[in-house]
Amino acid sequence: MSSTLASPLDAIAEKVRAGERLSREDGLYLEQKADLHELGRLANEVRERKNGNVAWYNTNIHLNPTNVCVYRCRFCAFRADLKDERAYTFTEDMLRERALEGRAAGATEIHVVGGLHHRKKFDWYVHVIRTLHETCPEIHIKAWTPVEIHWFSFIAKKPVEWVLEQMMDAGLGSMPGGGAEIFDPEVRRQICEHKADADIWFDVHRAAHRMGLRSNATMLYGHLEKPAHRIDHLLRLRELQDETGGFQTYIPLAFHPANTELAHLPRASGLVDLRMMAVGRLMLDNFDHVKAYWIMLGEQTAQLALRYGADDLDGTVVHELIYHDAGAETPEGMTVAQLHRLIEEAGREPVERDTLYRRVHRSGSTWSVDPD
Ligand code: V47
Ligand code: SF4
Repeated sequence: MSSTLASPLDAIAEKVRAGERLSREDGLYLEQKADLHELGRLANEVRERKNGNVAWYNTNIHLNPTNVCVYRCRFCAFRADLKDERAYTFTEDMLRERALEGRAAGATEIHVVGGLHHRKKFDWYVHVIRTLHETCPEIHIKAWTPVEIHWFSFIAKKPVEWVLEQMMDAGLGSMPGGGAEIFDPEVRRQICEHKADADIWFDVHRAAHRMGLRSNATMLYGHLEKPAHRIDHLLRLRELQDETGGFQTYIPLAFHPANTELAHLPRASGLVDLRMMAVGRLMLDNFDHVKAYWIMLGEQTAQLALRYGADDLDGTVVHELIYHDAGAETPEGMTVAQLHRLIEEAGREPVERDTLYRRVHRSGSTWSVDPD
């Protein structure tokens, strides 16, 4: 008689279809052994269950107010020393100009992150947000990672909650997912020693969620980490999401080695990118959205990702520097027409959203959102 024992992937598929949560062991199997296309098919089922055929995108611009940074993360090609000829810092006029450029392009969001400047006081960072908000109050400001909020709390000698309050008062609308890297302390010691650790990253998001801010979560893969570190990372994100429900989107980020201290490492392949997308979709059962950041993935892989778990294509991003300094060869921005083509070729329906995933109705650069 032939054996009818199910393969581990069949058993995982059964759990997924029954809405049961996947374990650490399931995650490791998906990472290391599962056939990529079977895994992708399963992630696609979850993606369609949660978001139907819709592929969300948003119209946003990036603003990195300074690249001067006290830290020296080994994966970072963006940072500069104070006296570096690459060093720059935005003036108030430049901030206003960038916000107005965003408005003219019809942006619904400005994504603001940057270096931690040796000489700038806390007030300067608040002023960045206030200036952008006062210039274009209709544009949502998604700004600062926990690494930055923790730094602000250190230089202002005030609790994280106070920092967040000041920022919200100035116009902060939500927080992006950066600074997460890999939570494992040993990997963190090797790639970004000294900057805020995993516990701080979670404490800041917990505080932000408690105060009514939504935020995103990322994972940086393809450097010194191992599959067990990646699964541990996802489990920790899932745990905080159970507690607060404040995360909107998960974004896996592939390490780009060019111009970094880890330039000897190869860039993760497209197949690894797709596996990371699918594993994230399956492990994070309590996240509504998984984002394919095309700037980092490249247009072709981002398109495929829409069939491997991703439901969101970020964005019409303009002025991206972090990945381009690290050798990304993608264009610095994409038009809405180009995004629509990418999405429709993947057999999905493009729907513009704002930062909080409300549908955007648009006529040129004028737009409104569905009420909550
Ligand atoms: O925290 C830095 C990563 C992150 C490199 O929330 C690098 O909507 C690869 O978090 N190679 C910042 N990655 C970007 C980020 C993000 C991007 C898009 C959308 C959202 C969102 C958030 O970029 C950093 C770090 O993990 N990073 N240098 C590099 N060389
Ligand atoms: Fe500074 Fe951020 Fe680069 Fe680290 S990743 S060196 S904190 S700019």
